[in-house]
Amino acid sequence: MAHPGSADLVIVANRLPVDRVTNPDGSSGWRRSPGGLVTAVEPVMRANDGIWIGWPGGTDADLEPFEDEGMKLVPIALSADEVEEFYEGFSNGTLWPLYHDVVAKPEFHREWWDAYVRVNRRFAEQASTCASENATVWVHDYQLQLVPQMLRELRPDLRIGFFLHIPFPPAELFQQLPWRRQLLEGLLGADLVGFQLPGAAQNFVRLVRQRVGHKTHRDLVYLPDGRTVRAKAFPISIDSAGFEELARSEVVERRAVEIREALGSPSRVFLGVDRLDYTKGIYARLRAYAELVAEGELDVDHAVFVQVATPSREEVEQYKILRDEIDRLVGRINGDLGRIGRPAISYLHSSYPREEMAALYRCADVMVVTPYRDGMNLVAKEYVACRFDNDGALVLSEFAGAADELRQAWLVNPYDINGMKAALMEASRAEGKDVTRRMKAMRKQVMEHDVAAWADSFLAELAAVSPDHGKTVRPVKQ
Ligand code: GDG
Repeated sequence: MAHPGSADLVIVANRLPVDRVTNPDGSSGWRRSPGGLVTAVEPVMRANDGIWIGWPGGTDADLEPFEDEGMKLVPIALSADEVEEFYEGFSNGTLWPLYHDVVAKPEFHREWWDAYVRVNRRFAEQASTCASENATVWVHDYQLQLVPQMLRELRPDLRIGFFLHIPFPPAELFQQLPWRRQLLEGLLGADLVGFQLPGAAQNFVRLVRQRVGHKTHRDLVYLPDGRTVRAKAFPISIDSAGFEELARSEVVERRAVEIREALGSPSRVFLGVDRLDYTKGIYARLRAYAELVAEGELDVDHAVFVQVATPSREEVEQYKILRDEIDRLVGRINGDLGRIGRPAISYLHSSYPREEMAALYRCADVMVVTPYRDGMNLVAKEYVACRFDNDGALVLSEFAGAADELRQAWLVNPYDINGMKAALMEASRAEGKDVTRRMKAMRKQVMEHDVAAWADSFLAELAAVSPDHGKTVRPVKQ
């Protein structure tokens, strides 16, 4: 592979911020994928002329480093076996369910672990080639937890930060993992380990004390070689102003009106937007709604539930099962409760442009976000950012990280169907004054704490933890 050059800031994430696309003429190119991480990191990447290392998806070998809209991207190739064992296997069949309260049963396979180690090493080696002397390397998420240690061994001069986007489980669950010690040691290669919530940072420090035997004090871990590692919460956010601007645009405004009409101009639109994932609580939420319709509390002439379920991890068995279950449930609910031209649930298994998402948020009287466990949940924050009219009610699971900040939502326990039913009714019948008061408070939180502030605070803390080495990364905001 051609040498990608070196940079003072290197982002290492499972995915590159672009997807491979095939053009109509058969040639292939790249399209920017609209994830939250790109939005968060792009400005700081640009300010520092950074490099992003990641998997472009697929199994193409020999991809050269390239530039896309001024961003330097370095692809890491995965073989078909590695996609199966590292990505679908250890990342999404072992770690994902284990870190989400064992909502599904995690599978432990030694070959999957071996692939995880192998692929993590490939990322670490590439990062070590791309980082200039004393550079800052920011590693992201559960697929790459061994990279900090592997990279530290290759390049002790680097300043290394790690951020986990999903929850970090309590010791009682983490303990199940046959490779628990290796993962903790992998993370300890970083100077700063960031989590969504303070509870996750505490889980980590406690595990390090118990399982690895290092001395700890509050959020600090003291390593035998004299290094200290800090574990701290940095709740991620969104490009709040960007979402508001989009929501205010004429196209979105027009589209929101169109959507409402297409739904038959109901007086109440309920909305769910999730990747089709078993952690998101889609099944229980739709059941709660259907019971309200069956009991006559809601009426399909006046209320409709729109559920967008974006296709996700379609090769993983648990996800195939979930898709079938939701398909059957929606079919049954609409068969039992719908009328001609008036389904109880408008179900969309598809991915949409950002404008369509913003129009849906603007249209939704009640936004329903009920995961069993979620690191943060950006959908809840996007909804709030789009409601510049201070209208709209948010029903939010207590077990989403976002519940820590969005206290004025109607908070629910997603395992309690009756509780959810009550909250859906309260939210949809709430007085305008109450809805506005709650939305204003949530908007203050989301508009004041955006994703640029998140990235800057992580990088500032990282510089503070390891002041003796590492060049300082230029912040986006001052
Ligand atoms: C992980 C953690 C944490 C969804 N469908 C479409 C679409 N989306 C966008 C949403 C939102 C994002 O995808 C989903 O983010 P979430 O935070 O809700 O959930 P995860 O994908 O599970 O993300 C999570 C996050 O990382 C960040 O740290 O909050 O807890 O699990 O931005 O809008 N976007 C478009 N079309 C779609 O159809 N354009």
